[in-house]
Amino acid sequence: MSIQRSLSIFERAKAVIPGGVNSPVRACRSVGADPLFIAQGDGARITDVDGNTYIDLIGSWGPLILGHSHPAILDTIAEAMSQGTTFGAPTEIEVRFAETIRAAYPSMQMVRALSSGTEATMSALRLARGFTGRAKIIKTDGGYHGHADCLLVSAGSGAATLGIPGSAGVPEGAARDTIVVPYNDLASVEAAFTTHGADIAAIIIEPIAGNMGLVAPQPGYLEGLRSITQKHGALLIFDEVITGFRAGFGGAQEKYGITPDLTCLGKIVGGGLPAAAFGGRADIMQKLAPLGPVYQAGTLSGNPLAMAAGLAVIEILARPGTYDRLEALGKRLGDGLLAAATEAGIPSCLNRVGSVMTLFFTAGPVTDYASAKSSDTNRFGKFFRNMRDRGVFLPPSQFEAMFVSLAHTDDDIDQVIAAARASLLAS
Ligand code: KE4
Repeated sequence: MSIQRSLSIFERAKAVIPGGVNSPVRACRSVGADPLFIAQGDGARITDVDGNTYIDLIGSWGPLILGHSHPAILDTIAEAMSQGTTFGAPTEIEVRFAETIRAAYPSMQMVRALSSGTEATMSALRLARGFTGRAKIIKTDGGYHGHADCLLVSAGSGAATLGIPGSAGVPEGAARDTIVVPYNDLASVEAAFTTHGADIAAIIIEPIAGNMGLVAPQPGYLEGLRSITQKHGALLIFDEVITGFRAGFGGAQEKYGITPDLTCLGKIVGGGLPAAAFGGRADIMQKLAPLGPVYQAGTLSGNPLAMAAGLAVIEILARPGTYDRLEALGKRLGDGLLAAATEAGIPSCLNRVGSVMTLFFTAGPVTDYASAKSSDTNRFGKFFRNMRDRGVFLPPSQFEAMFVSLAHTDDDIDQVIAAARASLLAS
């Protein structure tokens, strides 16, 4: 297949956008490929500017749980647009959005909308520090929570993929108060509290990790974090930017029965437009301006178009059978990918929760970032390129997750599995 038009646009892009992309992982550098420039998305498929069509397993990194260009979502956005795009003043739909989030996430007694997951986690951490009067935070090695300075400390996702342990430009002072512990390791959290005791404001955690590849919490891990934070007067922040409305309608906190103090949402709640949210206990949230001393703001926070799109997606997700279907599709794909790798005699393991998964090229088990990093990333790069040549658009990193949508059919999944078998046997 020709990708000449993508390549020529990429040359233009590199002259005016750093790396030719507006988000590093899209550059496909860790999989030895040039990025495709996309012209259109429809259901489970995307088409690049050269007219090549692919089954899409990125789904815009999670938001497109209904697939691309869902008619009901496009109609909702068009209707909202006819009333205007942004007002810089409150609108009723923002209230409906907050009420809908609170109904699905009872721990989020109060909710504030903003425009990205990074803003949500950055704001939640500032709020935790303001509420507790403490400076230190704990994050996990390989955990990615967006690119706020205090979180780019051995982050996962883009940073992990690019092999940058933290990031240049993050001053020592901004990173000094961030403690990094291995995922699924309660002893290290206990040790952090023993050492830093009453100075830890919060733990921020992906309750199901999606940025070291997909890694599920081991039994007792989340419960342990809940009790450790309660014991020491620190807050438990669930970063559910990926898992919110993905791991189930009520996210990971419903799936595992844990009540965090604060929750961050993103991706799906914007319905494909820029929107995110954070929220939690009312006594904490009331510390936020204009009520309290913790400042947080945003020009397009609660944008009416994004609110409308997000609500339209959430309404469809609330229908009976949604998550059974996503589980069935995810199981079909996960079982098929693992069988393909096993048939090819390739050391591999498949981590999956519902419709989100990662095929690791290591014997496994993969339970944290260190074990994820034992994967054969060269083999993953070859796999990515072979699959793209066969019409399947995978996330361009071993340390990311594949996302299945309700637009994918059993036949789409079987086509992906056939492509995987051919790709892996070829390699
Ligand atoms: P955004 O600022 O990209 O909207 O959200 C940051 C974020 C926060 N928390 C979690 C758990 C996340 O996964 C993310 C962003 N995810 C990455 C990919 N895993 C987005 C893709 C990109 O960076 O281009």
